[in-house]
Amino acid sequence: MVTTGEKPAEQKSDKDFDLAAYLKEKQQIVEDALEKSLPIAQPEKIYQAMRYSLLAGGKRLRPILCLASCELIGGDLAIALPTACALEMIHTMSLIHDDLPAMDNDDYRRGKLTNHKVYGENIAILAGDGLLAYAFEYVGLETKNVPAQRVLEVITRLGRTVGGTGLVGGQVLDLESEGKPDITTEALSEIHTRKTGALLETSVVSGAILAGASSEDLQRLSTYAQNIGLAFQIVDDILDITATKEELGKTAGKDLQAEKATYPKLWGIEASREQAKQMIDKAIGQLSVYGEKAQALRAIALYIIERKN
Ligand code: GRG
Repeated sequence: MVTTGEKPAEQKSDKDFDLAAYLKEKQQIVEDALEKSLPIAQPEKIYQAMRYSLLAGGKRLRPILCLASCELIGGDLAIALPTACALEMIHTMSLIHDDLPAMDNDDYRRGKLTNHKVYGENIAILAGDGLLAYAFEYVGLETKNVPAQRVLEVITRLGRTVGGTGLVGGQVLDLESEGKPDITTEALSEIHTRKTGALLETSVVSGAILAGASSEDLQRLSTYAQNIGLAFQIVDDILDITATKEELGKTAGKDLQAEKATYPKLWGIEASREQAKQMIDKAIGQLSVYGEKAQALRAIALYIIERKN
């Protein structure tokens, strides 16, 4: 085989792709939609608490992945926007509960005081519950111009992602692993596949489902998402050691404090970076059939290992 040292044709134009502009544009669409999604109602206090965390910023990675995969398959962004918002509601509720004294006990999140520090533990628990319930209501109520079967599939996947097979199960395994820093790579990957990977995978796959993706598309996008999901967590573990509180918007060094098993602890920082890079290469490899249309998903995959927060 003759190699020219050049990148495959479909990736040459990626050099011209402006990811910063893309993320800014999509973040604005998501911020506007989230702002409108949850007006203050009665009792005011719970709506204020839900909005406090939902509108506290963050990278909005999950909704952006959902919109990007919908557009990759040729769907209009509007059909995926309610699901994109629901993904952020679920992600935000998981952060509120994760920060509670009974879980990770954190005072800061997204550069602000955590929900329970502002509203108290009882309201923070309920704000999380309220956001979780509303996420499902919102998809059912607001998704327009999509066959009902696709919406049903998205709702089913969201449920599976949140429950015992996903976030809840992952969090339990994580709690049980505390103080046992010698767990295996397989056990650690199981925790993070559920805690972090599942929601990222559902973000990518649900956008594609709404747009009418084929089973081959869904398989490729699942593999893409599983790889960026684990790479995302590896980078998260590295940043917990290398980044500052200001960069992270939350307390740094928490994993060490809680005696948590992490990838850098298992492999060292450099080998962890290398593993993450290999996963990102694998993720990007899944997108070659889409050519230029997959520029955004490729650029997001690279951003995941380059990010500083
Ligand atoms: C879902 C019912 C239900 C309960 C929650 C607490 C819990 C069960 C699960 C924990 C899930 C969790 C907090 C996983 C960590 C995921 C993660 C890496 C979060 C950081 O995501 P970023 O960096 O954050 O995308 P921003 O702030 O940018 O959105």
